[in-house]
Amino acid sequence: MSESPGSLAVLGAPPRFREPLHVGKPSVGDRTAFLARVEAILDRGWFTNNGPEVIELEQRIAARLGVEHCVVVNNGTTALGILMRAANVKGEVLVPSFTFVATAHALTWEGIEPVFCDIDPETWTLDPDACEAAITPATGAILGVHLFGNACDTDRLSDLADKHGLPLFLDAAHAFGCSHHTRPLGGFGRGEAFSFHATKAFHTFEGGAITTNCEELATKARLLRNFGFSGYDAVVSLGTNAKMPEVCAAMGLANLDRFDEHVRGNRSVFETYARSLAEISGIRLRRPTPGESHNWHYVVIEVDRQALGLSRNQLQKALVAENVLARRYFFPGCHAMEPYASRNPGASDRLPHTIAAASRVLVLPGGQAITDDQAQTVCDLIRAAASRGDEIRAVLHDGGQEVVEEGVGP
Ligand code: T4K
Repeated sequence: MSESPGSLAVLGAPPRFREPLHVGKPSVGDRTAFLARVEAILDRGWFTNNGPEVIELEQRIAARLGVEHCVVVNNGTTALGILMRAANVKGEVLVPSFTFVATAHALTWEGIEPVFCDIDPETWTLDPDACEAAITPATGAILGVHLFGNACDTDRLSDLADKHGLPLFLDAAHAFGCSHHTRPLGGFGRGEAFSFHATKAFHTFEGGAITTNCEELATKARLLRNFGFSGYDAVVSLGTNAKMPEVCAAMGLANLDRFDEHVRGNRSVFETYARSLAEISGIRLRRPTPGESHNWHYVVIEVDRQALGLSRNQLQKALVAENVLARRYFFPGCHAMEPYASRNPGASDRLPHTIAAASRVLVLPGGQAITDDQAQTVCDLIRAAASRGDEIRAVLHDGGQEVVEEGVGP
């Protein structure tokens, strides 16, 4: 890091970071505790199928989230699919397009048609009015997404669901450790689905969970994750293999031991970004709702091209050149990806807020992936890029690297 503060890799200087800085580099919780648990697993010779680590993890998550049932599974995509199947959802499900594609894929995999509805421009979560306009006799459920850990408008979505006799489900993939009305997310709607993928605030290498206060739903989900077995030789329903291995549950337990400490570290990084980015015109950092708990895992900015002098895509290129692997989550929106784009021609006409968000969003390395000092350096790089916008735009054009306009390109 011997370069002068204004030097930029996109303009020919060496990259500021030698190693890539990722969004969502996995955390390792209590390493000693994890290794001790792995020893115990090896000694027991019980590696999967509802072993003691899985049972302990389920109990601790249920207690932490204040829900009656937690059913852990092998990933968040399966958690969503099993949730739909356990609740016998059919037909169409109303979802945001501005989410990771797994939300839509999980539905499609279950033979359900995702119907993409627009988001609220402030919260970037499912807009209840857009949902209401999309309800038809084929609608089977509403599936909101607590995007980046920020809660959906569960009050209005619940009212809407009740009014039309529909179940409400929530994709809580990003939301472990976050609250709504000061209640932990996980206990809203008929059921919620978490992802515990390695890149998440809380992870089990790969994994996920269904949380619910509905006993029938939980019982069905348990059967579905284990081939429909209710006991040895007794199969009572269709099922799949969605079991979480013991070693994954052990990682989860070791991460739970350190979760609150990690969240404090995440918040410190976030506040470093907040202080420094506040001075840069054209960058808006999205803050969690005041008064709610949050995991502070994602550092999400919106780029105002006019004010910054660079488009979101140009800024991303400048950062990637520095080895800062900022991501455009969730560009361009599910509706613009296959198999949805060909099934939904013209969908963008009814998704203006989705398109606006997808064209401006950039997620910076945060959480356990980065130190406060590194966060400060990323901010310095953004400030330097903003001050040299003319040169960067010229280089990106003149270098033959096509600058992709927001909302249209890859
Ligand atoms: N619903 C929502 C709203 C979701 O966001 C997700 C998943 C789901 C449902 C489905 O849950 P899962 O079935 O995945 O449990 C990632 C994750 O794969 C995905 O879990 C996550 N959301 C999504 C937002 O991000 P990619 O394709 O960006 O991740 P990947 O594997 O390329 O990793 C991102 C970066 O992290 C890499 O550039 C390198 C770094 N990394 C990654 C891994 C896996 C590491 O440093 N170490 C690692 O072990 O999708």
